[in-house]
Amino acid sequence: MIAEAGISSDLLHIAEKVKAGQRITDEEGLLLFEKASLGFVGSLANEIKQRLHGDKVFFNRNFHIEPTNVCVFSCNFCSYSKLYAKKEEGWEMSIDQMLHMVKQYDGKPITEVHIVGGVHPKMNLQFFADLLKAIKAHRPELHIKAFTAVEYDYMFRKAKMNVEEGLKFLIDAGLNSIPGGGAEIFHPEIREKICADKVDADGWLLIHETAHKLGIHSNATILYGHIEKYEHRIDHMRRLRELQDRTKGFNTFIPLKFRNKDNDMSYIHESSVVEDMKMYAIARIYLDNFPHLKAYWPMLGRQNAQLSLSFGVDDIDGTIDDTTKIYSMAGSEEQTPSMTTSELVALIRQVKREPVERDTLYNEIKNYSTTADADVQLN
Ligand code: V47
Ligand code: SF4
Repeated sequence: MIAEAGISSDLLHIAEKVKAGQRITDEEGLLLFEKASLGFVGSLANEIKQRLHGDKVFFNRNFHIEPTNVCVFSCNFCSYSKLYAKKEEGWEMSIDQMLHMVKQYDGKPITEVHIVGGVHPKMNLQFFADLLKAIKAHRPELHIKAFTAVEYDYMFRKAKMNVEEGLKFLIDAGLNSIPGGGAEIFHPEIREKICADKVDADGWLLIHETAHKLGIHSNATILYGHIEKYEHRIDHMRRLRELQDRTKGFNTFIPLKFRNKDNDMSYIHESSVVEDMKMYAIARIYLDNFPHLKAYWPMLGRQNAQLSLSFGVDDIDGTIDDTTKIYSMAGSEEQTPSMTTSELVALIRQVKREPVERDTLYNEIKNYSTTADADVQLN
């Protein structure tokens, strides 16, 4: 076991594989979590990111609709359902109210609406199909990225449809892609402890695989930094990597840092920034078939999102406009998550990267690396 500048031979072997563009094994992924320094994984991840995307950092212009925080499930990490259970705060929106939100963006160059919320027992498949149709009738070109596999699993079962039938029904109504939520930790040992009653790993993966086969893309997440061990993170990413080998349907992987305010897991300390950056870097190294790695700034905070750009991340999501509550309720420092395009561009430029506005499917809309500051807000 020798060393080059104090680095063990097994780590050096991993570095050689990564530099040669080869896939690392589960054991090697685990070794990176357990033994490698932040500098080591960071520089490998950055090399991969540069190879894939150069200096480009992607963002989009989007807003969120959260139809309800009422939820039939009781995930222990969720600050949404906790508040609802205590009857402190609960909302349910009608189709008209949600359409009103969409209309607020008339004339603005928004390209995506992201719809996700709790699983309300009365909001069924037909309700959501009607919502999608109403949005498309008003603004046909707006990309609708909607509902997690958890929401689908519940609404399809209630409608007595299988996954393919249910997804086809919603695609006909206007669904364009699927966000990555609800994945949490796939391994049953952990899943049973943090979200026992919702769709399991196989159910989550089946919904995404079916969506990919029907021609729509999706994202994938991991909820890390609570009771899981490194081996559970690797197990989670292995299942995603295997599915991606079969379908190529995932756009981006989004590690979500567990936030501990006002939920049944509040006794757990949140992960350190070093641990967060390691998670990003190792995800970039392990998930060699995922084109993009996203840092979701409303959850991570904008400074740490900026830092993540040196640890394999090439995407920092969108403008958001204060429309998501999931993270502010769970304790993120971003209590009113909203960034204008010029703020996002400045954040990316500050670390000498090229800001590129994208659509949901990563088609480039505008490269801001040469745009004068004064023009950014207008464009
Ligand atoms: O599945 C809930 C997470 C997810 C907490 O696809 C928490 O582009 C941390 O998936 N601490 C929903 N995380 C959000 C989501 C997402 C977000 C942004 C972009 C995309 C995308 C998807 O939020 C849930 C859960 O994993 N979450 N509570 C918490 N206390
Ligand atoms: Fe419901 Fe989602 Fe919260 Fe779980 S994480 S309780 S499914 S809103």
